[in-house]
Amino acid sequence: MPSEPRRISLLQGDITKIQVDAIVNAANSSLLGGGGVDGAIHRAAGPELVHACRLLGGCKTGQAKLTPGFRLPAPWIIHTVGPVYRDGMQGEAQQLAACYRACLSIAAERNFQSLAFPAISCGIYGYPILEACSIAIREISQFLATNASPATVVLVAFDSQVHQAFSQILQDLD
Ligand code: AR6
Repeated sequence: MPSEPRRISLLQGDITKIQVDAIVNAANSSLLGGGGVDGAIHRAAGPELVHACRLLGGCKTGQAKLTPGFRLPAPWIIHTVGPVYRDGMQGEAQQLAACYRACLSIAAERNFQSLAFPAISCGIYGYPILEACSIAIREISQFLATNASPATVVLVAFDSQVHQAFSQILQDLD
């Protein structure tokens, strides 16, 4: 098994196009769709997704739930709800860390080999990007250090600011 930093890779692009065992959705607590990556995932997965999500009864901030990927290349979607960033004093960092751990735990339970994350809370929810990306990489590396599954994690940056932040933090890790 390669060391943890080698199990994390970075891509710039659209998470709905990626062929991995599961992609993570940065959803809201209704799980019924929205803008940003959530909107893109619902459009690409097709209308079956919202039907499956309706049966889940929503999701609390920091938790995660699983659905099939329907028309996506990825067979599974792990939906998580990141914190809305207010002033950093409302437990946002703990909630964001909990999102990454909850998604990774589902992937490990299901024995998923590959998992792709967007930058949770870094869009509409307004989390400062460098801080959020460093929480993401810290939680993912800690989890991989003690779990064989998922074997690989792909960080998917849609915009260059997120790409820059992830790549800087990954370099420091190496
Ligand atoms: N692939 C990968 N990343 C993407 C994509 C994509 N197709 N589209 C956007 N991003 P956001 P949040 C990036 O706003 O901040 C929704 O309405 C985006 O550039 O999608 O957690 C939900 O329903 C940013 O870096 O999620 C919630 O109401 C990152 O994904 C709310 O937004 C996250 O941005 C959640 O807000």
